[in-house]
Amino acid sequence: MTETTKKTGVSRRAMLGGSAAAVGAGLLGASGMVTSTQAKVKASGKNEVHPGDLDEYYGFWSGGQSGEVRVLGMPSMRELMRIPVFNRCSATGWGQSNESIKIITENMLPQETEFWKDKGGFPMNGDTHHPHMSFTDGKYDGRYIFVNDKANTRIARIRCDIMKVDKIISVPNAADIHGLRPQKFPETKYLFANGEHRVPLPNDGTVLDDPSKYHAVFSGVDAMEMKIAWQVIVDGNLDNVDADYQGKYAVASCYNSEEGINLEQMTANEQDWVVVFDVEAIEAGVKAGDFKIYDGDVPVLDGRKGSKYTRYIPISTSPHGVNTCPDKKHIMVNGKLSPTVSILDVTKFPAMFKDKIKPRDAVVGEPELGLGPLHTAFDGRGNAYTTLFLDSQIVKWDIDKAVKAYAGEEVDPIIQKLDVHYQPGHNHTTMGETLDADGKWLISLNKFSKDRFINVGPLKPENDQLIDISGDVMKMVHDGPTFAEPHDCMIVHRSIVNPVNEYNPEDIMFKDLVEQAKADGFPDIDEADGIIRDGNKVRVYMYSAAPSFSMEKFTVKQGDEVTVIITNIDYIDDLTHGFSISNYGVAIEVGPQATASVTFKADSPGVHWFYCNWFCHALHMEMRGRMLVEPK
Ligand code: K7E
Ligand code: CUA
Repeated sequence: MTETTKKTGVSRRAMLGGSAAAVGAGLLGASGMVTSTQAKVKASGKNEVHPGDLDEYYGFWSGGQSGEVRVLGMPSMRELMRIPVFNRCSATGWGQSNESIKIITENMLPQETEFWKDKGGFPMNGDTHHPHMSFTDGKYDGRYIFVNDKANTRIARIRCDIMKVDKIISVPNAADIHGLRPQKFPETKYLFANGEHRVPLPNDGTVLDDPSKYHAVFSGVDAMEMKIAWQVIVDGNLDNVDADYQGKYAVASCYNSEEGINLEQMTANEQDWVVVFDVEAIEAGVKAGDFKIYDGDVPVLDGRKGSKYTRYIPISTSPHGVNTCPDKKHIMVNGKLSPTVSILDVTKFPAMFKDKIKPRDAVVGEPELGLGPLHTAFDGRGNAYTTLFLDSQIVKWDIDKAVKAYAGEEVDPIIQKLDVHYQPGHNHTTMGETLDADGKWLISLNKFSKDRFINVGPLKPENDQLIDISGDVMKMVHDGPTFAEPHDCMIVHRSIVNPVNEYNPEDIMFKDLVEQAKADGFPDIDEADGIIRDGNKVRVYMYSAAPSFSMEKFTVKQGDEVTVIITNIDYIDDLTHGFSISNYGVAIEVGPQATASVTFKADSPGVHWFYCNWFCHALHMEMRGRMLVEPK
């Protein structure tokens, strides 16, 4: 018996199940509730990926407050890689190598650069929620993954060929980017990004308690340029967002139509809404000059109620996830505080924008599913899978029947409820947010693991559960612990993602270093080996081939600003070197055929060993050299 069960006499697990069922029965009454069909069917074993075999899918997981993105193999659920994004990574040197610092800082707003000047230069944390791949014709195209940073109002882009971040931008005027989705059709021209929190616009410190000056700002980001194209002010705040398959609209949920600034005010109304954005109308508004400029030289349009750029569809209070169905027609808005999911019909949007129908007429279904619906996924066969946070369940339901029931037919859309462990937020199906939804696997990202793993102390991992949805009945097949609330993930077939094995030395990412080497008298960076002194700035060039650096030792003076530039000339797959200097806090990754650099102040005199920090050879331990720092 654990301490908890001793004190209360009831395990948390029993309490959770009991209370949820009781409240559920009360709220839902006799209708709509089916018995929980916890699959007793023996697991299929289809999720086993034997040693030497490869997974069928890539899963890209956000890393929540860890600020990173993780790559998992599916269905094995093995963690394959971590991609540092907004965090400082001591293994790869992300946040320390000059190349990563450039990516992190080059698109900071001027006031941010000023603010971070004495604080390490940039924020080293982030809060990633929503990783999404770029689209072409409603399908994943394998080019980029985009992810938000709620903590510091940023958006990052990951190149899928090398699985590294190539752009990070700060979003002006908006506060705390939460919902993020790429346009699906004809291709990802825009990313739609929700500034979740309302802040005074301009937020210059002169306003605190005048809510009329607070605004939430929706951004359209040019996804290829990674530049803010336009922004739209809305009423209420902004939570999640998705785009339609026609490429014309974005739909964002709002959980604070009251425009309150504390919890009581924010949940006072019975109804909130989703905001529908008309992308073509917004583009025309930008062309016509119907905007203001606040910060960041970005056109900001007014999309508050009555605007031609938006429509507000009333939804019961605090809707959360917005999920577009691969039937190209329906968009699900998950009720959160309401036990319902509201089904929007995008084919009604043109009439809604022409005011021929009321916004609420775009709702064509509203099934009662259970308590705390947060997010919905799809199998491409007409079924939807919704997470029920409070009930700790996934509910599988029939979209067509839900629409018919709303129109008055006596049909029950609910097919099955499956217990998950515990309290799911997002869920995701294989390829489910694209036209290629294949209905094989479902992931439930549960916020609590409680008793599902051996105890690791008060801080427990989350629990990502893998569910086989290929048959008529959902079957739970795997529990997978994860660290630091991933929130969300996306799952893509491995045929679409084609990463390289070595870097291309001609890649744009090395251009600055190659140019600098040329200027320093090294026409071929592969052979650059030597020291360039430029006042107290010293550039040390070396190349590396397992198991040695081209330079066995180098000497600098105390107080020098030293930049070490290393090219890994090894041509072999999986042969990453690193460069670490003992007692200097320096460690960076140097991938095969890559050039990387790091700059530090040589303020501690003496002999310091530098060594390779990525296992590369039987003589990896011997891959080292000495830096002598002469005293002043
Ligand atoms: Cu539902 Cu940030 Cu996508 Cu968490 S959000 S669950
Ligand atoms: Cu090079 Cu280890």
